[in-house]
Amino acid sequence: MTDDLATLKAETTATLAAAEDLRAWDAVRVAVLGRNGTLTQKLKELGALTPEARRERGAALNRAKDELTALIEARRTALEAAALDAQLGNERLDVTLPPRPQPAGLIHPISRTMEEIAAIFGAMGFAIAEGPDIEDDWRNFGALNIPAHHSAREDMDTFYLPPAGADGRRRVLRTHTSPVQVRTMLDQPPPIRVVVPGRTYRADHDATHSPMFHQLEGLAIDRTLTLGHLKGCLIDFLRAYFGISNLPMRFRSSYFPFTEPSMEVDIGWNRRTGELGGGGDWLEILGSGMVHSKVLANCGVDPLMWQGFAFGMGIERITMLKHGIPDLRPFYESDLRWLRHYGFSPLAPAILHEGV
Ligand code: 2NL
Repeated sequence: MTDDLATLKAETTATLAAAEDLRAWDAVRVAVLGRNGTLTQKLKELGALTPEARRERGAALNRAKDELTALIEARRTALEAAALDAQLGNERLDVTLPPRPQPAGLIHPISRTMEEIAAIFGAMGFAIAEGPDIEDDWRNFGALNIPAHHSAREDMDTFYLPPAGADGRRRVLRTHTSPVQVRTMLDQPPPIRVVVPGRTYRADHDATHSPMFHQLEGLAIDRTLTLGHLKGCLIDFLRAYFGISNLPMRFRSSYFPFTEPSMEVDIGWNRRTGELGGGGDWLEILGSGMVHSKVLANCGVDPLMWQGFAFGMGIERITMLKHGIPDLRPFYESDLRWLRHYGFSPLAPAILHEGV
């Protein structure tokens, strides 16, 4: 090996040994092999030599380059190993430390009730259907046989949206989940069995009303469904949901534009204590009836071939009754103290109570 290359090798060995971290190591690498490095410079000078001299010098330079590269890489490996050793030497894992507290999330009572509803009606063969919060006037009112001047259509109750596009249909925030059943009937042929939980909106705000609240509605359409099936279905649901196998129930004749005949359902409770069951008092809990033939026809279902029942109830209300929650307003205030008190563990799934 020529003198200058032996010297370069000796110098590089010395500067590499002096480089104590990867940053210093990289400076050495650049100084030797970089674009303006010592060896690179020598390679550039080859062009000025005669062909024989160039062949000899070129071979020496290539050997030197291989050797220098090997030296430099070996130092990098050593430095990296030393850095890892130092890190492993400094870090300690204390396996005796108590675990950091993991804040456990809680299920909101509304969500919990919806899970229970899904479990109970699911066991009875109902599917869950959902739909948009913004509907047009026809799906929310017209299809349901709610006349133009019905109180539920009055501006004070309904949130109207600014006029939409070309179709000229007035859009509303749905005042009940019924438009989802309308969509279901229009989209799929009977038989139908769906329950529809979801957000609903009415321009009403006081201690017992929120402008946004939740409803559960159900719809069953088949050839021969009767009021008897409706009663059996609601009896099974209410007993299962409240977990009271002998829950007293009373069916009262009523009126809705979308069902005929219609009936409201009361459950037994104690007005003084708020306890559900045989307390001697009655509490109205839901509305129901046989789907009006005009509603079936509006939704593309032939009322001479099919009939069915429908029902609707407020989710907040049945949740408050079941769990003794006295005030509606904190449902939407996102106060963690309230949720810690009334929330449910995500590890305890909704189960079917007695009755189904
Ligand atoms: C109540 C009463 C009810 C319905 C909702 C319904 C839906 C269609 C057709 C026929 Cl698409 N009926 N829904 C029927 C009876 C009562 O709700 O008090 N809700 C809170």
